[in-house]
Amino acid sequence: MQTIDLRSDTVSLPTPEMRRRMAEAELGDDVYGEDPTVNQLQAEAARMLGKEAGLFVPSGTMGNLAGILAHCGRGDEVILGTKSHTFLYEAGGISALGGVHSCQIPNQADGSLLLEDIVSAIRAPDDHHPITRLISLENTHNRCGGVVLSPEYTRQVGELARQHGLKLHLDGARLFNAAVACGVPAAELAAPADSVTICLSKGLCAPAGSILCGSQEYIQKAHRLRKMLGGGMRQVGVLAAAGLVALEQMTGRLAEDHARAARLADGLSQIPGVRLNPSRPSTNMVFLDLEAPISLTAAEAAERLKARGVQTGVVGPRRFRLVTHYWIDDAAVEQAVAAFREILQK
Ligand code: TLP
Repeated sequence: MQTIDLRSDTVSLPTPEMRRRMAEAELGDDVYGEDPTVNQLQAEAARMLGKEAGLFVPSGTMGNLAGILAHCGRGDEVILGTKSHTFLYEAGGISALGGVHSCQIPNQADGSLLLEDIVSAIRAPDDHHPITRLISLENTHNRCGGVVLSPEYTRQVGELARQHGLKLHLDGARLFNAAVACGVPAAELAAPADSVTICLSKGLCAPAGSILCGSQEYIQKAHRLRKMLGGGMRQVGVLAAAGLVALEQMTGRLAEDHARAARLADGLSQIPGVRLNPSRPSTNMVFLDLEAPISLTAAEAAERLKARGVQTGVVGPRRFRLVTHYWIDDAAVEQAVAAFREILQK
């Protein structure tokens, strides 16, 4: 039985074209800066995001970690959301490894941080306080439902950061999904940020890798941090080759994943006791809660779905996250809805 894996877009396998380009990639030692394929990938990502330079890192987690450490010293503070990936799911790396203090303020349902909350969180100069250095945003916002921060909102936060002498980091693990949803180039969403992390191995299907982008000087600093964190890789052009295919061929098709998420949401919302929350997907994520008359927990339901070949993400006692990606076609969407119907309506 072929499984329909909706746990995350991180599960997406590389495309046949990626495997071919990986086999043929020209290689060198990237710690010496001599891997031509990595150099090409970094330059292409920087170009697409409108930044001076890029740095290939093994994961989104390392992109955010090196990215934040390049802005903040020990005891400095970053303002971020209570539902941000960096705060919730990166093992506390910024504080454990970088000594960076986090000031968490509430994410609104649309993924944003209120401008007034950001302003109130900025520390006045006082020897009792950490020093506020950085604001960090996430687009699309995962935990808030794959929602999109608009170019206008991002500009406002960028403006606010500059007024207060702060830097802005953007966790753009799914920035290309956000760009497609807003109908603007990714560079427009990245423009207000001093640094941005994008991921190649989520909806873009590469087997691994993220890219941190920013100014030349900033990326030079991040390059040293990457080495310190153990992320200096050698003939890693084999991975970068897949990353190039991701940037060249996979960003333009993300609207298909969004359309399938909408179809999945439509189908599931017709099952009594299934409540979509948010009420409709903005990009490739569908979040849903189980309510009466359904009595199953999400974990119990997930077991039964798995037995029917559908893997789902359980993100709360009665809550699921389902993520569409390249390997989820129309038939898979229909089969997933049918499986949910079968186990929930019995
Ligand atoms: N997110 C994963 C899990 O960690 C939750 C997922 O399945 O969605 N920023 C954002 C917004 C992310 O969603 C993720 C991964 C990362 C950073 C970290 O990327 P990796 O997994 O490459 O370290």
